[in-house]
Amino acid sequence: MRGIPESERNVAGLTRYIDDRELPARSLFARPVPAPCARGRLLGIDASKALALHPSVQVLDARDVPGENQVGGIVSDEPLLAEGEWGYVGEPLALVLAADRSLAREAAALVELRYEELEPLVDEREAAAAGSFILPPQSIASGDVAAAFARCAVVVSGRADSGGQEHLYLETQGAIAEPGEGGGVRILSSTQSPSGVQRAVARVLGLPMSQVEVEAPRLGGAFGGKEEQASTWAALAALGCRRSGLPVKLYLERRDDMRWTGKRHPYSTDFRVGADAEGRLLALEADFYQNSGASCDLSPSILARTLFHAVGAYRIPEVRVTGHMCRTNLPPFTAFRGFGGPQAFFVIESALDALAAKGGWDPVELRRRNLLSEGDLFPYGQAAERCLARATTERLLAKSRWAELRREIDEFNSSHALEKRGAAIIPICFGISFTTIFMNQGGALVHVYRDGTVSVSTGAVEMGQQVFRKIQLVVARELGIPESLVRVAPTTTGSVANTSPTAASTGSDINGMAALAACAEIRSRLLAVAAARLGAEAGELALESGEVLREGAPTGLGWAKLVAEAYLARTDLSAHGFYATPGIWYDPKAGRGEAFAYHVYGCAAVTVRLDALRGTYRLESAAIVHDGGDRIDASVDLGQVEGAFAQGAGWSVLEELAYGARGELRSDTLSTYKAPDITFLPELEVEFLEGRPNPKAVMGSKAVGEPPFMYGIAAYFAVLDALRAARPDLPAFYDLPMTPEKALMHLARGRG
Ligand code: LUZ
Ligand code: MOS
Repeated sequence: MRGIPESERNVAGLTRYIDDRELPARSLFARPVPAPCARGRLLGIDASKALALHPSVQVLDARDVPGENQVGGIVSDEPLLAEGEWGYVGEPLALVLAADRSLAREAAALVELRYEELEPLVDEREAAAAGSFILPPQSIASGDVAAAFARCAVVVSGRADSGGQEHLYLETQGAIAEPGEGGGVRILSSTQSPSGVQRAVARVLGLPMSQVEVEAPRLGGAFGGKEEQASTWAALAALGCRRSGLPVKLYLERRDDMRWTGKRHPYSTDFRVGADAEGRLLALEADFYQNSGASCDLSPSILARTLFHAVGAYRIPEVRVTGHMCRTNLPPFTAFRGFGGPQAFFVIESALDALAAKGGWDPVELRRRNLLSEGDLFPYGQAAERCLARATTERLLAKSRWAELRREIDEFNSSHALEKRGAAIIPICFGISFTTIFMNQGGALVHVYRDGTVSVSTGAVEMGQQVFRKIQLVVARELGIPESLVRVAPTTTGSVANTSPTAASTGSDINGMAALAACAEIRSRLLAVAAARLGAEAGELALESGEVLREGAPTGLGWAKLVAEAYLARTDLSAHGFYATPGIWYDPKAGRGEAFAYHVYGCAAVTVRLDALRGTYRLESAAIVHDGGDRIDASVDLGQVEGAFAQGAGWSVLEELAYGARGELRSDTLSTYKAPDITFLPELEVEFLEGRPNPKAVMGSKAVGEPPFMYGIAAYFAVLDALRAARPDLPAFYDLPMTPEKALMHLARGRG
């Protein structure tokens, strides 16, 4: 993140997160009382010991909720505080308020619960067998799959499982709620979705949305974990504030955050794929069993994205893919960078791996032969436009000297018994737009002050991805002024209303476009003032390099002077801008539509070195060729690609959620949940495809947040490749993450 202004403040510890805020006097601290087992029925709450601890202690339960006791956004199946039956370990049953954090914790431990423990469901396949689903299955189909399979020369079927993933944002979740003027409430929330929190708080407090103001300050990371699930913590703080009349802070400790909040969905999938004798893919069938957890959350949207990405970066003419949302007794799984896409990519890559093995094809050749080309149809009927699957993959193969590398690795493997090297490539194709069409909208409010400085508010939440930096640069370029004159203001529902979460990689696309629209409006008003003063036509004038140009030539009329004059001439120097992504639609019943504004392409190659005795391995190198359009800030996009690769590789080969048989999370600390660090990462070489501006997003750029996550999946298949070299006698297995333990078990199979 060198060269990014904000990084200096971050490494110097100057950035203030919610937990760093000074609290007003007499604030209370809130702590939920968590459900002690995965499934139970609440029979009674005895708060007497907790209340006796300290006069500041209050204990609230479902009956204290003044509005609707419900935070489920898509399906109303998630009470704020449980009533009757609860569904996962850590589900909030009651809320304790106390004068400080440690008192609140002590008091919460003294709350006595009377309950009946019920038998939990933990596994998605078990849940499916028991008929425990959240919503009916979703499907996308194209062509006649049965007929296509009948034409195939090689068909392979199998199963691919992928585990969940802890978000591990550096800043845990939390909120501060304060009584507002006139009976309302003001919330500071670590959320990606201020309008979502506003709606949830209004609902549980029984207030109009206009009485709830939500600010999302700079977050210490989110990765999707704060898209939907920030609402619970904000609503609990708001409830505490409402009941006590005092400011209330709720902030999760790391271990509680790990235990109580949702993560990436685990999936278990049955697949069947077929090709003709030349290895051209003809048909794909898959049933995705999504472990959705105890309530709906964003699961249907996530499942939709899984189905959209079921074909990966490949052309497969006849497809039938179905997704099942299995209700289990784990904390509701939620959005996480990639949003169901990575799970789909793991399945199609597993299917191609199995197909290459069965057909005797080179795995890279098989992939190359089937890459998407211009105009190919996705199963949902959209055509691939400005398709760069081949361009990025061919460049990657050249850049990584693939043929040579493969030879080197094979030679190494034939001369080394105890160590094996492996390599794999993965092409990616990721659709940009919220899969829920109405969410693809955003607003901006731009003020130009009379001294020529500019303030921009949008719905975008800054969480480290530098969306503020991109918006600042977009505004500065549009107005032709130095970026130092532009400030991006804190994100609040009071400035821009009805915003979508900063998610789906669309933060700068949507909010940048809205800011552009507002700037264009102000610019045309300013140019009208300049035209009058210079005796010119507004159409001859432009704003550039801080001054007015007339047919490209300087006029001597500078930005600050123009603004000052416009102000004196009583010109409106503020504007609201709005953007709704054009041209997209989707009919979920038919499984048809132009679901995405555009797609992002790229390809990665990863090499690994495996210790064939111990099952441990090291990522040696990773090369990436990424389609980033015209980058608004090159170093920001590089950071996004590198970080996403690390997170994707962590999911693929390192990070393992361990649940006990009764649904309790056992990997609830950083000593039991292994996360990527600098020593885990390989030599990383990232190249951006140049000269490919994207006409569908702001200033020719492309969304960059999520697509590169999928590159990390190559690490799984690179380890698998090395395992094959060590045990050519064994079939492959598709069970992500590929931990050293699993690698060792595989190496030792049948060798007592
Ligand atoms: N959130 C969402 C997302 O609500 N809809 C989406 O399509 C999406 N995609 C990626 C990440 N978050
Ligand atoms: Mo998301 S997974 O909050 O883009």
